[in-house]
Amino acid sequence: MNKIKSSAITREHTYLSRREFLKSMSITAASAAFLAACNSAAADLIDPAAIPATDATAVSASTNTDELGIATNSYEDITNYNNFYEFTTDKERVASLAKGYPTSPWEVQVGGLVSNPKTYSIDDLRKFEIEERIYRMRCVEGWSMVIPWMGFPMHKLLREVEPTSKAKYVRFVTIFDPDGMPGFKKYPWYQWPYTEGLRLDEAMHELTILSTGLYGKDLLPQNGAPIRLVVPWKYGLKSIKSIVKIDLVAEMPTSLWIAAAPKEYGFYANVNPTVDHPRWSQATERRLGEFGRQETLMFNGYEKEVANLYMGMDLATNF
Ligand SMILES: Nc1nc2c(c(=O)[nH]1)N[C@H]1C(S)=C(S)[C@@H](COP(=O)(O)O)O[C@H]1N2
Ligand SMILES: [Mo]
Repeated sequence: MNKIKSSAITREHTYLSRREFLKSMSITAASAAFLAACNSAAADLIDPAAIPATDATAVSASTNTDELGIATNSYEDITNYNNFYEFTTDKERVASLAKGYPTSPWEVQVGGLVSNPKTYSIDDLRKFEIEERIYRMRCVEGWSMVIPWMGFPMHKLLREVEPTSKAKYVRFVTIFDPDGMPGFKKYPWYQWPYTEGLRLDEAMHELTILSTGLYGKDLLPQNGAPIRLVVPWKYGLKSIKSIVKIDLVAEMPTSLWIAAAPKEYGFYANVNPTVDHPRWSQATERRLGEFGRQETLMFNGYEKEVANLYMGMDLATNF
């Protein structure tokens, strides 16, 4: 299918066309599986590389709710309330401190237990077909957002590097930049750089994406530009930002959070309303922009899609 070239028609027209196209496909986002089936069609029409990051009129998503009918948060909310400790622990100040942070050129080294290690430039990453995924994001602190991400399923990248039979886990590392990001020196007690991990089957799951944008625009630095992980059924802390290194490994990786507070954070960090954080309940959450609290859903509402990954595991201790 041909891409609609932004040079050929006006921007507004591009978005209307895309929206109408999606409508005609009657994408109601009924289920993740349905979304996945439609994604290749939608992806062809979306060319984030053609959208200048400074163009505010480019903010666009195919629908304004997730598959449960929950409204997406505004672009303003998503880009101005962030957790990114490399800049600051103050969620409302990340955006201003990260403004202008250079994210190009950028390289992501993918290696470890793979047959075909590869270093990806931004241009290499742009070759993956970009899809829209509207996901709920639930922070371990008890707040949440609904975000229209742009990105591609991580299994596409993993297939290219060909994990060997010894590979059991994936370890992700964020950029280490003590001179460029004030949080490194301000909070020296954290075990920098920020690292996270997934089991290989979690990383291969269709819902696990590497995101390069949101609302049809390239990611801004505060959201983890130029590339970050999004694992929607786990607490937000697993969705590591501004990735420079991905290694396939044999042993369960540790993380900045496990190192900082091993009694509070574990490897799995699956959203689970029945397992409280040692210092607060996880039964409810406050969605940004709303008053009052909503019930937190098992696996953040993706139970049907992911529960089979954890069969036989004791979910009460699986934090
Ligand atoms: N490198 C890095 N990645 C990170 C974090 C961080 O501090 N540093 N915070 C995590 C947490 S706790 C959350 S809730 C999400 C927030 O993502 P957002 O700011 O894009 O909403 O990013 C996660 N990824
Ligand atoms: Mo978080």
